[in-house]
Amino acid sequence: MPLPWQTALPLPTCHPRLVALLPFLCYTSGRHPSQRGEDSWRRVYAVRVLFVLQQVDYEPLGIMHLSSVLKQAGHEVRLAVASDEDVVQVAREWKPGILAYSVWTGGHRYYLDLNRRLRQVVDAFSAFGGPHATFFPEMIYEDELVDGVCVGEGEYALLDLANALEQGTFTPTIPNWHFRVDGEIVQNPVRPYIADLDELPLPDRALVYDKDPITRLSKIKHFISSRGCPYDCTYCFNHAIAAIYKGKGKRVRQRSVDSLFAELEETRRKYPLEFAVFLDDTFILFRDWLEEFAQRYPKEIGIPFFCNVRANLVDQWVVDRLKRAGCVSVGMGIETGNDELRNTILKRNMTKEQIVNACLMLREAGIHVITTNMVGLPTGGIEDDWETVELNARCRPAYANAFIFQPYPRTQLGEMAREQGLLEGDIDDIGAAWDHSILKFPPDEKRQIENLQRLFAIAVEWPWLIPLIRWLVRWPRNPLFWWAYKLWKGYTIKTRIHPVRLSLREYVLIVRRFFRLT
Ligand code: B12
Ligand code: SF4
Repeated sequence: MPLPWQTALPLPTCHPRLVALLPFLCYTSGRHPSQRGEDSWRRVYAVRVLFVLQQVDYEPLGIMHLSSVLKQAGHEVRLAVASDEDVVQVAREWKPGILAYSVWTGGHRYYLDLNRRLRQVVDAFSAFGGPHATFFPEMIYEDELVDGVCVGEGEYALLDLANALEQGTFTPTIPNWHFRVDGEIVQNPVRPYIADLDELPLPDRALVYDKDPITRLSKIKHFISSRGCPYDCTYCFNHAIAAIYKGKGKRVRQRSVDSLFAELEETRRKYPLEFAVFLDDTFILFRDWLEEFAQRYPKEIGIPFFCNVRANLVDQWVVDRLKRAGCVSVGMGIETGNDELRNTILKRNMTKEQIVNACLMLREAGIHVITTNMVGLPTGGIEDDWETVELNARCRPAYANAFIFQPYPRTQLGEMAREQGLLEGDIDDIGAAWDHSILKFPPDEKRQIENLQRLFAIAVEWPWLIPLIRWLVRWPRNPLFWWAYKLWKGYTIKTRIHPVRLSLREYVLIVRRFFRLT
């Protein structure tokens, strides 16, 4: 479809840069600013931002944060969810000025295709953000319908873009953005980290809850009290984001207890809330903060919660604070049982003893531990993965979650795997499900690794089954193992990790969503 400026506008004979900017200058009105009246030059109409999601899996906190900042500045924001409605129809009728996508690696192809469909019916600016856009802004080179890619924190980046498009003052110099201008890509550096997270408005939960009754009515809701993590585990996105933000402020930012409690209270006032999941990468980093949290939480909030911890930070002092506050379950990365892989390849820098002691201390206090692990690691093999099963079995977790390693772009380990030729595919082969490996392993070993991922938690729960499971993983891949994985995971998460009472209807809805989730 020809765009307005390609048909209606007389081509100016001015500097090529201005010609390049023309598409953007016209986004809000379809006409060059000089063709508008004086008032409309100052304010044409508020840019409408349409976030488009494939499906709702819990609260997408990133989008909710972006929405509240945009709304505070007077922009109209709407969410369209492809699994529940005809998003093409929504875009056609609502006519957004910005199509906004939050993209993770593995989901990127879906959103690029969706954007192509939406751009057939609406002439809007296509903005991509989220982890994939941050670590692979090169996605802008791959598709001429990607107008801008946001690297890193998006609140002020998207606000600046929306303001500029609304006011007709757009220039492709907005920090954090990579723009396509006249066939060329303009890359802008990131702005400093948002130093004080308390300055942000509370996330716009209504954006999602008004659309998705399952998430709104769920008694379990998700929160985040900090951004960033000081560790440099090679497979994780944190060292990669720190490299992008080098010299741009403090890597880990923690909200005040007041700010977090205000969000919890507001959420509880408006929606059901009986269990809080804190998504922070590591909840126990700052002892002063934890002390204040543990003293006030039981009196002011008083609902059970889940959070993530790191084994080297867990001691009796921390366990006492978590217990006193009302923590019922924690997530803790073990990742691999092999010392060399864990400390040299993954840079976890922790011993087996630290891991086992942390788990047992938490267990003794009655706090359930869900461990996270990776099988199919670069330079590793199936026998290392069995060592991971054994280390987990010593820890006796409430559930042992295993994923198949995925070489995410810009992470040290992802790049190392790529450079050393260990990959069988490329970024496009990274799936959304963490259930298959794109590393080169002999076919028989790869099958065993993928089967072990499904049966991992069962082997950890009943270690006497290990000889049987060693035999089973040699079988062809089959849906039976997947069912065993999903059923055991669903049961333990419901009963041990997030133990809330559910009505029959809630049960049915949650089970349906759980089986949809990867
Ligand atoms: C909670 C969580 C989940 C939840 C919910 C995800 C969701 N839909 O929000 C669940 C469990 C469903 C999940 C699933 C997956 N997740 Co996840 N998840 C997280 C986690 C722990 C927190 C996300 C969060 O809320 N962050 C806080 C908000 C404020 O930050 P944010 O989302 O990044 O958004 C900011 C910026 O990215 C940017 N931004 C985001 N979107 C947009 C859009 C636009 C237009 C703009 C301008 C800016 C912008 O601005 C936001 C505000 O500053 C992160 C790790 C982390 N600490 O961030 C991993 C993380 C995002 N997940 C990751 C992955 C890989 C997955 C899965 C593919 C794994 C799997 N197979 O299960 C799936 C993907 C499926 C899906 N539908 O999302 C990776 C992504 C890596 C990558 N390169 O893409 C991360 C980074 C963890 C990691 N392994 O390193 N995940
Ligand atoms: S401790 Fe966890 S969140 Fe922090 S860098 Fe390592 S893997 Fe990432």
